[in-house]
Amino acid sequence: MASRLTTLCAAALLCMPAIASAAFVSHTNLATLLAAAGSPTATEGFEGFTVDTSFQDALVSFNGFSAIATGSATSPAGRNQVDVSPFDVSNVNGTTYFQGQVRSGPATTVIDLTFASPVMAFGADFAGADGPAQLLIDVFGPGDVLLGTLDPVSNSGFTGFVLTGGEQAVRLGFRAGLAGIEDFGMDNVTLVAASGAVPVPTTLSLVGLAFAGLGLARRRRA
Ligand SMILES: [Ca+2]
Ligand SMILES: [Ca+2]
Repeated sequence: MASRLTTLCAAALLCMPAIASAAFVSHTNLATLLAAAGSPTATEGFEGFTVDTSFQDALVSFNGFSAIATGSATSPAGRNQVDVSPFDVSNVNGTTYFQGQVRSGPATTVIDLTFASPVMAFGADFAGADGPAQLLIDVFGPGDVLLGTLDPVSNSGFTGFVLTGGEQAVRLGFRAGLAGIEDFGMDNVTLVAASGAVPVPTTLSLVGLAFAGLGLARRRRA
């Protein structure tokens, strides 16, 4: 029992500083995001679309990611689509953009954005996210672990994040933070791919397992 306790304490101590070094850092400026994360590996300005293209209950692929809106609510025409001129709502900057509508309350709509490969940084220009239902964007790692939440509400402009310590994001979940309907626009998506390094907590879990194995061996010998 004593050796198992020693093993657990050793594993816990080893894990502590490494987990603290992994961080979710939000950014409101593309230049500072790229200074922290490096060069973009994919960008999407939606200019390749020539007709309005709905992603309501239909998966649509973009440069570096795909997106689909689902839920119990029926979104009106012109929502949850790549919006080509003439624009329907929530335009960002006068060019083709990603029009999203999320909803909470009795009826819901959420948008899932899945990266083609894991990223360490994401950012985009947002508009119109500051309505009554307030857009929030949850950032998920492998295993659907919540890494952080972006809040574009107070920033009708650039919003993004950088992950440090080897963490990787695989999916974003767009949702309404409050009851009601939120229309928003998103454009100029910028992604930086994860370096492919093994996430730090996983490495240390293996170290912990090794220690546990050592403890077991010791007990068997005793
Ligand atoms: Ca555009
Ligand atoms: Ca349109």
